[in-house]
Amino acid sequence: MGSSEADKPLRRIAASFEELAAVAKQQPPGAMDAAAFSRACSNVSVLFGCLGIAFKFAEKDYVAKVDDLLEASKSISTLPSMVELDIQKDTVRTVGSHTRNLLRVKRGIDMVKVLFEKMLVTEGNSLRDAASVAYAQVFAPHHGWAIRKAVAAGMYTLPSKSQLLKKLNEDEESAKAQLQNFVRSSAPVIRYVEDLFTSRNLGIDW
Ligand code: 1PZ
Repeated sequence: MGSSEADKPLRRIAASFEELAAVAKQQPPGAMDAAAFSRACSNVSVLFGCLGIAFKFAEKDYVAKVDDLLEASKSISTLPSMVELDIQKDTVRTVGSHTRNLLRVKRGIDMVKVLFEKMLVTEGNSLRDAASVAYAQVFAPHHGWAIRKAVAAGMYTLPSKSQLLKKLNEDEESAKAQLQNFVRSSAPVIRYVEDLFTSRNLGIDW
């Protein structure tokens, strides 16, 4: 039982992205299952529970968008068809559209990837530098002043790296392997979603 994924959230997250990565790397590109993508992104939500109250608003926003994709996946089976439908309805950039939510959720995954990359190379026990860099790189260009200020303040309330790993039921060594797994497997998935947008000239910087 000790190695079960239930009590090791990082394993579950990494494993679910490894499955998506296999699809993302197919040549020619396959049609990624929308439900599988949504469930993998939903696994990531447990990280918010480890970050404390300051990131509640980020959690709510992220979870609502993932839930929208999960709900949509009941009638639209793949990510490409989800995007195609919004193109046909001219709702790609409409607030709350599946395609718009997909782009936001993709950024959430990208932020976690950059965070993990930085955690792997940062000495010491603070998460603040890694988290700040990840936010600055992925989200800050798309957020207004008020949100950026709130996030910057929240960075001071983050748990330490060892507190975070303890909550995730990992030690330094076991966590390292899972962080590396996620960094490796999320990259092609992020790329896949970005290609869905750029191949249809939808842009990804909005
Ligand atoms: C240690 C890690 C620290 C994590 C810090 C996470 C910082 C993210 C802060 C995001 C605040 C989000 C507030 C809401 C923003 C919305 O305006 C936008 C646009 O939404 P729309 O107009 O399309 O409805 N939403 C977003 O940009 C998506 C935000 C998702 C945040 C996910 C972060 C994932 C990181 C998880 C790390 C555990």
